[in-house]
Amino acid sequence: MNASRQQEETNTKALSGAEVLLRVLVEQEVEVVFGYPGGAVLPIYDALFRQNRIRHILVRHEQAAVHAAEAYARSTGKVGVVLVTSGPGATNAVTGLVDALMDSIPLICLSGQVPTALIGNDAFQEADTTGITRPATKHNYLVKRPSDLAPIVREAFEVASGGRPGPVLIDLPKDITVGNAPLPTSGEGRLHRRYAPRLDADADAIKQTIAAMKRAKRPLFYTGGGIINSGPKASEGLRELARRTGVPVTSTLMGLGAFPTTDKQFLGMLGMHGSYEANLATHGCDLLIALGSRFDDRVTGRVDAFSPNSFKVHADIDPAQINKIIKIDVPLLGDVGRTIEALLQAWDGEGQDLSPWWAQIEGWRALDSLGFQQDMSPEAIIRPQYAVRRLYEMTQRLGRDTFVTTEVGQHQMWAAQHFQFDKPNRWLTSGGLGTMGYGLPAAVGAQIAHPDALVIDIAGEASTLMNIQELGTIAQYRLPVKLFILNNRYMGMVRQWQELLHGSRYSQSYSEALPDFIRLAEAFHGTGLRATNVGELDGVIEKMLAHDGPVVADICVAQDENCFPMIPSGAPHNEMLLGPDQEANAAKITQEGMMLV
Ligand SMILES: Cc1ncc(C[n+]2csc(CCOP(=O)(O)OP(=O)(O)O)c2C)c(N)n1
Repeated sequence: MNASRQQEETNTKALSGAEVLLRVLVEQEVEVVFGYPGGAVLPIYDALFRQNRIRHILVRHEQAAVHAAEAYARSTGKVGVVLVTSGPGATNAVTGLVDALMDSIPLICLSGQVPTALIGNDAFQEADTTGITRPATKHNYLVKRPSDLAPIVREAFEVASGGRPGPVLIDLPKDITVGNAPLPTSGEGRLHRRYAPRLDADADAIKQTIAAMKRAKRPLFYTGGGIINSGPKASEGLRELARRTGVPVTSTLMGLGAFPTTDKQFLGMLGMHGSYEANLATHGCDLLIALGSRFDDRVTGRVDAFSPNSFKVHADIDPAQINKIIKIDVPLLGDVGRTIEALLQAWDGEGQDLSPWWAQIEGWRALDSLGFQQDMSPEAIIRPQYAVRRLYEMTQRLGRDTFVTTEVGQHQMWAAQHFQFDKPNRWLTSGGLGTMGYGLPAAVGAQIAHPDALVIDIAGEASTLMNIQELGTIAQYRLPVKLFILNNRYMGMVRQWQELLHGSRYSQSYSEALPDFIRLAEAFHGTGLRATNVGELDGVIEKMLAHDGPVVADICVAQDENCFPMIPSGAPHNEMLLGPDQEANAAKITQEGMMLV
């Protein structure tokens, strides 16, 4: 044993497990932990009290801790960290863990556990946390020996952020955090293995992709959240690749912002509520290059009718995704940012003339499938799409860095369709799991990470009530979060499906006894505003944006508005519903346009 090693061991001899844990978190550059205390984690809370390197944000519910950490992670590119107690603390975190798993968000969830000697005895607040969270995490650990603690935490960070990111849970029995634990020398001491996902796609597959790009007359990039996970360089690479190749770009919900949504080459989102041009291009392309996207069913619709005549290339870091849903012609297994780099290097600028393809796309685009009519008389009812558009336009004027979170429902789709994102990491939404109650705690996480930025949760009134207690967190930390509620008094997305599929029998989708959102805001030490008609909308948005504290804006919108375009579940992309007046819309689609897809 050399002298410095000996010195280190002597220095660390008296450290408790909780102190070792915090040392490793500091070593991993953790600055913020979102959590909620309880008996099993008291030693960790005590250690937090006696240090000043890591900030702890006290949420009001463990589910919210996970969503806040998710948004912190997605908006910064760092790993989000959560701390919860045993039993109910851990079970409350499960929804957030599944949410992070589905959307590939890197997280560490530290959960307290009863002392090792009591595990399996139905001790107070005992739950089989590793058992319960096994399918909810990318990986989980139960720390059984003090000497395993530091190596496990180090390995957990590697697993959470490496390859396809995801949540990792570490269950910490109380005796492990109370007792002494050694801290191995830095860099040393991973427990099992090096987690080493493959980063560079096969050179031959890159060649095949370039050859396909040269042949293609109707190519399309279908981009997803993987590009954002890969880091800002991947988004820059995508912009460059699109510019140099002239290939149109569509995006999943999770990928919005990786490519500027205001760019002419952007066709809008594809899938169930995607634009007409994005979906018809997906259906009619002859080469589909999926970049960091996973063929989710909200994107593919009917799998056997998905992009039926295209040659398919799939760039993904997770081998399990290749050929999982759609048969792939060329897999590009690796980090999508590096794959894009490799494609850029191999592309010599010689492709087919894409102008006929673009002419066709412009024809589809002329339909203006996201268009809507807003009656502009002051007393007119506000259409939700118009509220989102005005919100976007008015925030634009401020020129501030803006982060948007959402809840789940129609408002989420309208936000995706009508707010614009020209930078990655600014759009924070629950895509895979579709978790109502995500947006408000996510706004907490984003605002903690970016204290000077404008953070807005575009919400529905029903979703808002799912994690409304986080107004307390917002008040405690004086976070100037703006909660922008599109209040239609319905669980609008449910109402829409009931209208279309269940003969307008609106079973349990009307929200009776909603709170007065202005008074609710005031009860949580914030400001409440309300717009009930078009004449009031701009004034409310202006006041909300000008106020430097938290605001709840209750925007009363048309109750029966449906979200279009829409591909009914199980239908192919060329069978979209474009609006309530389907016949009139169908007449607008040219024969030629229909023939070509
Ligand atoms: C936790 C959870 N429970 C249930 C659902 C099913 N669900 C999806 S959208 C929706 C209605 C959302 O209503 P609201 O928040 O008012 O938004 P709107 O659709 O009206 O914009 C429901 C109940 C869900 N996504 N998440």
